[in-house]
Amino acid sequence: MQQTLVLLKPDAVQRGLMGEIISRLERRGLKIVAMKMIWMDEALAKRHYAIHEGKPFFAGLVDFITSSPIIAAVIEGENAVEMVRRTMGETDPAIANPGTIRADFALDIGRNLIHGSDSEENAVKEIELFFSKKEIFDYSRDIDKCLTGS
Ligand code: IDP
Ligand code: MG
Repeated sequence: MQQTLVLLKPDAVQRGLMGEIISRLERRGLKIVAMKMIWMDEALAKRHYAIHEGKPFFAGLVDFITSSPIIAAVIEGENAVEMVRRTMGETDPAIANPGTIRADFALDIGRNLIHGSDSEENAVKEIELFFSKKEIFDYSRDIDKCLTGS
């Protein structure tokens, strides 16, 4: 089953939107298999966002993501990477579709509340950065039968 990394960024924590965002993921039926509050340090931020090194927003992004505790979570399910990305909405809240987390709660590309891995390959790497194997739980839920009918 596919897994993906979700981060609730400092703006989600500071604005009191953690519950709202987690609730949206949960209500959709997505399954949370790991979750914790952490305070990212500069080294972890730079590794997590390494792909953006050299871009004009990189330093600001690292400053921002290390400015407050965040929530890190692993979501598991069929097509979890895309399901989470579509629930989040486009990177820039200004063009995200209404009904997505970023469109409904954010205004600015640099303060867009949530991170979700953009591919299965990156999800595997990102999950390893944030979670040990024993922090990720293998469990079943009764509601999974209702969500897919199988
Ligand atoms: P994503 O979060 O939707 O995957 P990425 O392109 O991977 O978007 O960018 C990572 C994060 O960097 C974004 O979520 C956003 O917070 C920030 N970012 C991306 N592009 C810009 C920009 O042009 N200005 C400021 N911040 C940006
Ligand atoms: Mg990205």
